[in-house]
Amino acid sequence: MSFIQFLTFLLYGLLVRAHTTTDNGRCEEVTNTCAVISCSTHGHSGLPGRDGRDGKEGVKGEKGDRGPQGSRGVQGPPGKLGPPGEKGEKGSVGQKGEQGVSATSEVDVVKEQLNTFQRELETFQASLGKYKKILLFHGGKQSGDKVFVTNGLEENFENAQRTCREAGGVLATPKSAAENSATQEILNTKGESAKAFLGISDFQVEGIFRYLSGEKIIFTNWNLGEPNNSKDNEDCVEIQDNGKWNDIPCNLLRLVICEFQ
Ligand SMILES: *[C@@H]1O[C@H](CO)[C@@H](O)[C@H](O)[C@H]1NC(C)=O
Ligand SMILES: [Ca+2]
Repeated sequence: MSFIQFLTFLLYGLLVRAHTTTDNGRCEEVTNTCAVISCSTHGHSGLPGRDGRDGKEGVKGEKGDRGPQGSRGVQGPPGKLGPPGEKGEKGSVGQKGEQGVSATSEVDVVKEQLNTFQRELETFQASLGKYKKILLFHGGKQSGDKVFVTNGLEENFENAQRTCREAGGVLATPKSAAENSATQEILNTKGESAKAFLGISDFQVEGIFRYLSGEKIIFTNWNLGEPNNSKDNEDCVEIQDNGKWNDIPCNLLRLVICEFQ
């Protein structure tokens, strides 16, 4: 509070106080013109007056002194990313690491094997087709999945059977008219009266012919009057150049025709 404000306050307070003591009478005429001091000198003091009303709002005071330093505040958010620094020098070469595990999965391995297998299969099929052509060109005859071929030699039944087995096939065993015709065609390349053994016999039970596998035969092409088991000594079967069958002794020599399936 400035000195002028203090003075104004004091003066104002005195004026109010004088006004409230008019009941006294003596100072009635001088209230507005003279000081309280002059009144109080002529009479005895009265009772203290009532508290005055609040005064007018004073003029804004001067700026106060700086207060004590406050407590430390909460840490603020991180600042913005600064500009990139200058490029540093290149570091020295590190030590060589250990060999890592291959990332190739088993599926990839299997895929690769499958691709390899497919290529090999295609090569094999091409090769198979080539040898089949060679076989047919060399006298082989095809019927369905079977190929009939002769080695051009004549042997008894036992040797003829072994020859075909050792070659990976069996003695010619036509089970249909088509297969019988294929066998006959080979015979016809060997001239008239050519004959060949078939993979059929009645070794087990006379009169009941079976394949070498033991199964009963499902197709026959017997010549008229055959099988007659002449002299009770005909357990093997030949195919003649007309494609007809006849039972004959097994020790006779006949062309070897094998079938491969
Ligand atoms: C029986 O068949 C043989 C050929 O295997 C033939 O030589 C013979 O004449 C036939 N016998 C009869 C009686 O038909
Ligand atoms: Ca006969």
